[in-house]
Amino acid sequence: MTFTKTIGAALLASVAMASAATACEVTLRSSDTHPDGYPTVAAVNHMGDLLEERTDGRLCIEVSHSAQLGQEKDTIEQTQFGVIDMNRVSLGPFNNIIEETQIPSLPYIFRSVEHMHKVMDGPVGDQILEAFSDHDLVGLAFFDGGSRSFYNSQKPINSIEDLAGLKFRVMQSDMFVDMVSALGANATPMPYGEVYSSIQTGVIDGAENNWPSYDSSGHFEVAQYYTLDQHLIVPEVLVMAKSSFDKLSAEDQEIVRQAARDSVPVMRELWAAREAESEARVRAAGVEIVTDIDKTPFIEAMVPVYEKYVTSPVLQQMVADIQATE
Ligand code: BDP
Repeated sequence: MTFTKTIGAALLASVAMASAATACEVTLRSSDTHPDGYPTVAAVNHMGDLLEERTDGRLCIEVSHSAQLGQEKDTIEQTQFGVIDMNRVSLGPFNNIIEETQIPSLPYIFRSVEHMHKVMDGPVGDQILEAFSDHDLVGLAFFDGGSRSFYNSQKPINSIEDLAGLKFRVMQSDMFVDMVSALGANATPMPYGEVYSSIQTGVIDGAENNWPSYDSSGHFEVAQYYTLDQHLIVPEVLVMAKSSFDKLSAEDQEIVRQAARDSVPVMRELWAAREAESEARVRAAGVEIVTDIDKTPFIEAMVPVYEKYVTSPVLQQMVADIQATE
């Protein structure tokens, strides 16, 4: 009897598991370069939970984290082709493809993270999300990426002059190459996954990123000098392949859009907590941090970058709208 009961229970459990596994009519595969548990990965997982709940398990999301599907530039192409259903990436690697994404990627365009939230939650944010639709993508939501600052393996950067001659990796965006050149340093665009070994072997002197990425990538182990010049506050974006989106009913499309929007406040909370945690972790590891840097020469050096990239009336209007946002 006990034996039968046990078998019965086990069978029931496996049937339940099988039905849980097959209940999703559509499992959307989403890419992320970050490891499991990182705020972006957790936010998309949360969105997946909302989707499952709101569609009675018809729609699910499976996040392929840790760059399992490739580096961002490649996964963006695969998402445009519909090979990957969803992708969470920085706006940086979109700069060369969708010019509107250059605007929130401009150095020192935002006065603070709060300013960035206001802008990206408003009409300029909507305009940028809309711009993805001309590129076989659907822009769903923006996530936080904190502010990015320079780190290197050579010496502490106390002023703009200290950057001279150093070689920094940037995301694959022409604008970031010009940004670094305008600051008097050299830039090498390269995929995120190659940065650690490139610093270690001296191919580059450093890179630039926010606290959580500096921490989780382990870059702080090979580049111990971090200067909080905060030249970029680049939002991150969650996009979907247009071909995957078009397969959904109008009702499911709206559920997807809403679930993405609802993941944003959750992400912001996770992000703030992770920033503090990462800062504490790298400080405890003995990283040398320069906080009192004069940003004025950095900001002034960006004039030619704005002149080169903010060219059309549409882009100029976006910059004006951002600056006018209180
Ligand atoms: C991180 C972003 C990630 C980028 C990475 C980079 O979250 O999307 O791939 O920076 O520098 O902060 O490439």
